[in-house]
Amino acid sequence: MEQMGSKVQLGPSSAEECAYQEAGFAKILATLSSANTIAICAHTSPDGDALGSQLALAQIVQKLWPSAEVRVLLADERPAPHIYSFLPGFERLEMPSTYEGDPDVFVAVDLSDPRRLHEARPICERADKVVVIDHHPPVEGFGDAKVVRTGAAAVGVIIAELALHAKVDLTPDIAQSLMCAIVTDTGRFQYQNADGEAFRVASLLVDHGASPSQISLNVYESFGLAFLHLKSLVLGRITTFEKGRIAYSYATQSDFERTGANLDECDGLIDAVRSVEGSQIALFLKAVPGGKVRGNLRSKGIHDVSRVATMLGGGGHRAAAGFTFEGSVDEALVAVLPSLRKLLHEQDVCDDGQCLDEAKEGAQ
Ligand SMILES: [Mn+2]
Repeated sequence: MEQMGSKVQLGPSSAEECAYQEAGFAKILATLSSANTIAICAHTSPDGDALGSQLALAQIVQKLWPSAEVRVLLADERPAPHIYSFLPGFERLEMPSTYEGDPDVFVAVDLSDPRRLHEARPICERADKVVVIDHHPPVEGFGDAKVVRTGAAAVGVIIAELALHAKVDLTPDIAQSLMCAIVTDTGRFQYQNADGEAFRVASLLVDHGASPSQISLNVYESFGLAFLHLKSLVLGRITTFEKGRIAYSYATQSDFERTGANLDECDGLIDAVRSVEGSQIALFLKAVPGGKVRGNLRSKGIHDVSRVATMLGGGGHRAAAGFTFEGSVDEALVAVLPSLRKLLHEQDVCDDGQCLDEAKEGAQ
């Protein structure tokens, strides 16, 4: 793809993936073009990629088909995290209970497993057609038209390329939402998935009015005191084992009560755990309502933490994955830590470098 007469080529790096994506875009646009009602929804516990991608896509779709009814849905019956409220169109996000119709097309963004639609899943099941735009490992049979590229750093990258394919102008609002998607899913371009394609798309988005400094200020540099007090508790109890190669910490229900911190503010705490020098696998657990625990896992590229997340009913990527556990933080630690130890030893760093090569291939 070419844009604005520049010589920079946008799109996947391999010709095969380019062809797959272009064909997928054509089918997605054909599916959307015949719809009067379109519902766009991302995964449960939405992050910056989920929200930024779905809000940008809503605007792109509305520009293409001004008379279509485009609704933007949350998967959960609770508001989206406040840190993303600066995103243009944030106020359009609706809880699933407010949507009573049967959409002509349901667009699932940043998920490939319908279970991650959570409370919005019945709406997806009532839809005539389902479109999937994602970068998680695909689930067979989900979606009538889709582009699922596990090599894409963020869904925001794919949506930006969809806009170019459809020749929709990238307005500053669209650019800002997509930039937020890419910034957050690449950990500010610091994770292993921050590839040339992500940087090229980001560069285009900045040219079209996206503001990285505003995103940084809102998402990473505007914490309430209550959250900072919670963070100090979490930092204070970081524990390592296996010679420092596994690091973990947690936040309990009583920590939230004591500090007054909000559950949704905790997204970045896993990065603090991951930052322990010499750690290869990081785990952060937080108590969530309903006697459950949400777990975040990170690897620095060698160990595939999605295997442990999947085993616990969750999922994700090789270097970043998550799960929800029924029980207390203590019970979750008992369930998860032995699996992490096993993972560390099964996929240990080989001195001959073979495993490192494998890690590079799979680091997306
Ligand atoms: Mn994502």
